[in-house]
Amino acid sequence: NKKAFIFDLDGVIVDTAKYHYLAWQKIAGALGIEFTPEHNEELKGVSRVRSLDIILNLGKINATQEDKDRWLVQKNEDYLGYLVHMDENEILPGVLPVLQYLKDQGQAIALGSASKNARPILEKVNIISYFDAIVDGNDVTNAKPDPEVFVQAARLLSIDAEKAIVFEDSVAGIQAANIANMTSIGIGEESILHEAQYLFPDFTHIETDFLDMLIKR
Ligand code: B16
Ligand code: MG
Repeated sequence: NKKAFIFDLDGVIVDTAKYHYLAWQKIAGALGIEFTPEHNEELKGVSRVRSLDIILNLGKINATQEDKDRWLVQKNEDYLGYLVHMDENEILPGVLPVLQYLKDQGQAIALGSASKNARPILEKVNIISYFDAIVDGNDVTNAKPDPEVFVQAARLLSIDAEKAIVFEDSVAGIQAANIANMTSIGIGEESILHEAQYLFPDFTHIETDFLDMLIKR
């Protein structure tokens, strides 16, 4: 009874949202755009290119493609600077025990992330070996809520969508899992993730009984 357990990265395994925020804030600040933590919520699970468009929209700024390309490079360089010091201490609470339990039960594990920096981050926090498949922002053409990233992950694991379970912290990601007919598990707040089939504030609340239920059904 093998299931595919697909994990989002940012906001599920690690809290890189705070680094994305700092890097975007620099760009926004230089352009005189006010960019608050509430605005940052809207960028979760959203691609880098789309994120910049959302920020420019906030400031009602029309930019040339050349400018946009330069800001995208700047943002990523700045973001990578914050990642330099990342190590396993940045894995969010409860994630490692869940990964280990699923591994021990012989379940298939995949990453399904919008980030083009997913692999180096998994290496930095030293958990890349848990993953049987990795699908990230370099592999897909359609961003969440399009289910492409999760569909590809399940396909790489040779497991049907109905037998796939997705852990997500973003609205777009939960919608993508639901569209793909996968089991959606929200990690975060009910007020934001009410479309999720199951919801937990974080991984410390996910018990092995719950994982067994998912595996057996
Ligand atoms: P990058 P996830 C997403 O990762 C982030 O939530 C989102 O804020 C970010 O813009 C996107 O990755 C692209 O990241 O600039 O590193 O390619 O949550 O899908 O793991
Ligand atoms: Mg996320």
